[in-house]
Amino acid sequence: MKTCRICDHKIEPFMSFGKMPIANGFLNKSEFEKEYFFEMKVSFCENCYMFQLDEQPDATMMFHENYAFFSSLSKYMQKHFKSFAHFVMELIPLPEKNSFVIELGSNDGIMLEHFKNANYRHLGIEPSSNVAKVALEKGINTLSNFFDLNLANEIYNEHGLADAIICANVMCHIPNLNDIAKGIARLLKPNGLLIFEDPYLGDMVKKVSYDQIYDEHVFIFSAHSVAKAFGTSGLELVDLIPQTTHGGSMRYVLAHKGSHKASKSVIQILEEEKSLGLNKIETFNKFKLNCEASRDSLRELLEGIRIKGETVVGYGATSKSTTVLNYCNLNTDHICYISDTTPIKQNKYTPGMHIPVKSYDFFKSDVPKYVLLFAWNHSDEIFEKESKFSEQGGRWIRFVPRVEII
Ligand code: JHZ
Repeated sequence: MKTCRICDHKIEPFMSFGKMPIANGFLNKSEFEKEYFFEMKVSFCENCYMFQLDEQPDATMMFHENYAFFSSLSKYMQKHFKSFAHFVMELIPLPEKNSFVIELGSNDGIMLEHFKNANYRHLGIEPSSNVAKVALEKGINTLSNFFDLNLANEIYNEHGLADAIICANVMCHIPNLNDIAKGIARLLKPNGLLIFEDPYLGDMVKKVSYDQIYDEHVFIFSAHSVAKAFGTSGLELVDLIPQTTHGGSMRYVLAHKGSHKASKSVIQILEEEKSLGLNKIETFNKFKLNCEASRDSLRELLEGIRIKGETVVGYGATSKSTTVLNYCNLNTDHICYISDTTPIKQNKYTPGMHIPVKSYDFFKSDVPKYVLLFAWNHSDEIFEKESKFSEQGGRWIRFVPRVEII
């Protein structure tokens, strides 16, 4: 039996998704033989309410100089990060006071560039050197490293305490969260704020969006689990703001205990989580059954199309698609290729199931009948961009919040 990554309580996996490769490990044919797989099992801790991966591949296998996800490629996400940056700027004193903002996992600088442009003192920490390089080229102060308590001490010695520590879609990637929480508490001014957002467990359970679970997401947070995980380092929730990004996320605002008054939404969302059962293992036993039903129904739909001799193309070689393809055992018999706008993914093959990834130009010159929407979290942006496809009789297939042809 294993123990919880946060509180050391004994835990047992409630579900296995089977053998999984590195979600962003897009590869060439010559690399197929050596591809790495791990068994993706998930557990829920009844003591601290943390939803977690049983085993996570080593960080250097996931985040390196060839990391395939660039935040700035979605227009909607660019807008979102601008609004996140302005939300933070309103909460912390003006730059004339020399305010200092640190972003963990700053990617290509999509959010920090707003602080740079407003003359805030800023520092990005980004372990994947290729994306960090893009940020540095934009003039954004960036350190290519993994954040931990030691690095927090080094940053403190060089730059002093921070007014805000922010991150988006990063905290849930960090296995040694207790150490990170201590580092954050060490680096925050007495009235400083920790503001982060990540895909939200409540949305995942409601929508059966099990594709949020992959190697990088060692945790899927709820307000309950965040309160417990950061509580031991002396931080408490002071605000919670639901977000529509990434198919349903939560923005968590935390501060040193007693330094800020908590907003009403903290109590309200904690109550909602209790009604949804996010504090009970039974909810996750049911979630397992819902995942299996979703998998079976997607396979059935795609098999039906294959038997009729029609073809399906995928849209967006997302990290999430690695879970769907491998869990549902979908190969090139079901999906001929996946279109993706990210150059580093193009002309490679998807992890595990080895479906070719083609450029958006290729997709535009092809006339597929069915398109399976792997990037379902960007559906507004995509449906707007692809209005012609629908007008010309093309059909979208989606699997969140239910398997259907639309
Ligand atoms: P998207 C990433 O997950 C990785 P992914 C990471 N681990 C994380 O935590 C989450 O984000 C939050 C393409 N695309 O945003 C671009 C098109 O081709 O759903 C991307 O490859 N055409 C950090 O990878 C992918 O789809 C388009 O029009 O699941 C989208 O990936 C659009 C809009 C996107 O995140």
